[in-house]
Amino acid sequence: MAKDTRTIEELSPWEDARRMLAKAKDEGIATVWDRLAEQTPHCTFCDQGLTCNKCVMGPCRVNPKGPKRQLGVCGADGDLTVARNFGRFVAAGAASHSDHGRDLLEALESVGQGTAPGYAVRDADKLVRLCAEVGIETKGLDAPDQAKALAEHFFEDFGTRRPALSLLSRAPKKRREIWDAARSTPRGIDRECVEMLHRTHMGVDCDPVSICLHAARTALADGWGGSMIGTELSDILFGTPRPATVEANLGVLRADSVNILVHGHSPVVSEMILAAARDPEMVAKAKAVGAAGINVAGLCCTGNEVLMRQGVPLAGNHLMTELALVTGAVEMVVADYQCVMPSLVQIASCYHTRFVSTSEKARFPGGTHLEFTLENARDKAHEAVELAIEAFTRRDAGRVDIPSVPVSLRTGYSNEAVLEALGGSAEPLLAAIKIGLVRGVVGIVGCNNPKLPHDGILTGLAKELIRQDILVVVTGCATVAMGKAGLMTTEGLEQAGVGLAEFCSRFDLPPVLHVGSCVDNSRILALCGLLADALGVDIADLPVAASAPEWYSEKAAAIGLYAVASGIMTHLGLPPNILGSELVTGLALEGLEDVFGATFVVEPDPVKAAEAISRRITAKRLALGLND
Ligand code: XCC
Ligand code: SF4
Repeated sequence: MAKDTRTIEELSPWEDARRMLAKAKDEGIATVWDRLAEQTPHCTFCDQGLTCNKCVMGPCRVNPKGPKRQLGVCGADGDLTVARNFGRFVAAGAASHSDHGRDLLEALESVGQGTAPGYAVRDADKLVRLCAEVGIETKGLDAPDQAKALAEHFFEDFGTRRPALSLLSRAPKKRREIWDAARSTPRGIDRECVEMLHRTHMGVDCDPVSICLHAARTALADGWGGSMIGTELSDILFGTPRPATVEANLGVLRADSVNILVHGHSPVVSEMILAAARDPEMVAKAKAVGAAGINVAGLCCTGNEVLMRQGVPLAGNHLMTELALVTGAVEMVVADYQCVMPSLVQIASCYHTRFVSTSEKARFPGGTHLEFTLENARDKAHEAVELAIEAFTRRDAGRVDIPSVPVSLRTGYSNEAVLEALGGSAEPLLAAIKIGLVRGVVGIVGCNNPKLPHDGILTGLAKELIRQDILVVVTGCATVAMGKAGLMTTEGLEQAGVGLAEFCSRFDLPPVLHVGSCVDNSRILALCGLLADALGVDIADLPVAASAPEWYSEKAAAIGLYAVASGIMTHLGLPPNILGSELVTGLALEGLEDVFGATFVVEPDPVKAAEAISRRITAKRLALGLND
């Protein structure tokens, strides 16, 4: 196998990662970095977005610069090929978040119908608030009836019955006019994804710009639709996050306990696993085989979900998922869906670790499939925990190495919690922004990518921004990076600028606020809507920006595009596969400014990225009549 020429020190800055990379090497276990080395260099046509396999007259490799193959067999040129590929890429991301949101919707409906034992409405106030927001009269309805009525309402957002999604009401009026003018107002969540597949079939939409605008509409259906519904309903079903202090990194695994890692994205399965692991009967069974207890820890976005609401420690982010198994201390990985590397099944099989898949739509051959439904989830969760306890008896103590001591981080900053921390309204934050104590707010989100130094751009960028008095909000895999860098406790304020440190100290906030998983980026949209309305301006007028510095997934592309289409400048550490088209690249980096008032910025250097973001924030501040 080809080897990555980078040293372990270059791959990751963290002690836990380095120790496990060395152990993997010793034990002959291949990781994502080894496979990347084997795949490098990548196909240049694919890299630029210039391959097409949308029909069997092809596949085609289009070479816009010629002399040969300037067109695909059907006549598609480079611009159209890139646009069609990018459109589908975004639609796949939007579909993933939204299909996850739909699972929460089905859970809410089942709770209303009384067919989901073990699930319940845990935030009844939020249920009432949401009903009122979308115009459901709650007087005379009990919680189950409210749940059914709200589910009914949101199911229609997925379909084709509405001219616009209902939660677009959270966007400022000016923003909605911009969407209407660009024909980018999302109608149905499923509709926009399906329409993208239709438009990009051979011989449908042949205008690259038109495809890109529909990509924006599809992405908006994710952000203000599928993701936002997912977030709100997760809060209703599992509780709205409240501030808490929790632990992170591989040190959260316990040598003396049954370790279960929950991985993927949805809280529907992981919440049940957690409940089963806390069941005294299960704990007694674990003790009976010699364990001190049952320890549940999280990976990736599922980890963020249970961290935010239940204080479950976070073992690691995307690039740590394989390495977590290399500790030899993990009895079980329970996965729902998305970002679960298929390699985990192979790595689990090198140890006593059981890999358990739970979703009908995400099967992993070679693992154990325990299919969870809303009806059987409680029983299946107990079954899974029993299997983990059994695996503990097969653990090889000689191969166990749990590196590092855990770091602390603050979590739980839902919009409700942020407003509460500020004394009940956004006014103190707005006042701080106006006088320049806080110069702006930036959402740093998304993944890791083995092409880039692990967590390096994420933390480098965050440090630069907080130093310049810019408040950072974080979601998803970026969270673990910030936590490990010590930026998510009030001690992190030592690294912040004077103004930001003063503001945060006054309200007992860390300089980097954890707002959730990747679907919870919708919280940032809603917060931007709220701040813009409070100032009587559009989102594009706010001193805010977004960044997905180490992104890898289709979902991250959808997030980036809905941020830009919402008027938020978005930084990426590496570009999507669009560089084969000057037209599409130009649109992403410049043209979208005229349409949506924001563009993408691509910059792998965190300091330069921070400069670009800071310049943008300064420009927005000056335009609002504030000091720079
Ligand atoms: Fe996946 Fe969401 Fe990216 Fe992490 S941040 S690698 S998408 S788990 Ni969402
Ligand atoms: Fe080739 Fe056109 Fe078919 Fe794509 S749709 S594979 S470019 S012929």
